[in-house]
Amino acid sequence: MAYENLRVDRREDGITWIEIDRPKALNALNTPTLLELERALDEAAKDSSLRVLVITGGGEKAFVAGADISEMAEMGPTQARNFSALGHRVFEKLEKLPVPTIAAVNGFALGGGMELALACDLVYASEKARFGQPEVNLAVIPGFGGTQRLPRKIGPMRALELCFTGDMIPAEKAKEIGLVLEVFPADSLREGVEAIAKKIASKGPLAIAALKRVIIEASACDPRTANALEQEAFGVLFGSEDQKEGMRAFLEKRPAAFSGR
Ligand code: DAK
Repeated sequence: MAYENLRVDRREDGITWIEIDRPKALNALNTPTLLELERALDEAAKDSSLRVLVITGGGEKAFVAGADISEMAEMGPTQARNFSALGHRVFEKLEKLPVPTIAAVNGFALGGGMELALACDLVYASEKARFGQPEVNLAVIPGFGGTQRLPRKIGPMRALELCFTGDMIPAEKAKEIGLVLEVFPADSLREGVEAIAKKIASKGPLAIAALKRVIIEASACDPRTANALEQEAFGVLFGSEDQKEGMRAFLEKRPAAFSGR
């Protein structure tokens, strides 16, 4: 079924680009858009040829300018709670996808838009990007996981400052505080992200999936359990064809050809 508010470009090289595309509302996330994103992520989770998923914003101005304020304006507590739960469900699917996810932040990433970027594994930005959690201006708080993911990424004090003030920060500042890995000139963001995605896609997919699982799951475990997770994942990889291929290719001084098995 086609999408109304997304463009999904699933490519032969294993890299899929999802563009949130509601330019009339600066790509704000309303319920239909969140449901479409969920459907696209469910498809991605079933796609055995997928190696990297990139999320970006359609149009020139915005990545995602937040949850949709016109939809939220008339919500009561129960609807708001359900809306928040929907956002959490979708962003958790994104976080749990067994392939690396990249936010290519091309413009405003505000409120729910910044939370969407925070749910991706890697965040790259164009020099035009602006980040912020401006919910306090509307007398609410982040509702799609921002109060939890933001302090984990940049520390509680900086997270509190951004959320208390609602200030928008430019891409370079976002890089300085660890919210963004790299800032690209606006016209080379796609190219820059593409090169990183291709590099990751060329590695052993089982090792990449194990890395993501171990690093993210371990951050929620005590050190002993976390170390056990790493040992288990390390051992399991030695039962794969790719591990044999990777090590043989090194010894035979040739490039490895990984199959994901
Ligand atoms: N929602 C709906 N429409 C939006 C929007 C948004 N978040 N952001 C922009 N738009 C719409 C504008 O209303 C305008 O529509 P028209 O007037 O043309 O019909 C169009 O996009 C273009 O926007 P502007 O004319 O305002 O464009 P400017 O360049 O002048 O300004 C801006 C760009 C990004 C600075 C400005 O649009 C802006 O401040 N937007 C709002 C940003 C914002 O506050 N974002 C955070 C939203 S709150 C929760 C669940 C979730 C959340 C919280 C709680 N629970 C359920 C508990 C999350 C909250 C948020 O994300």
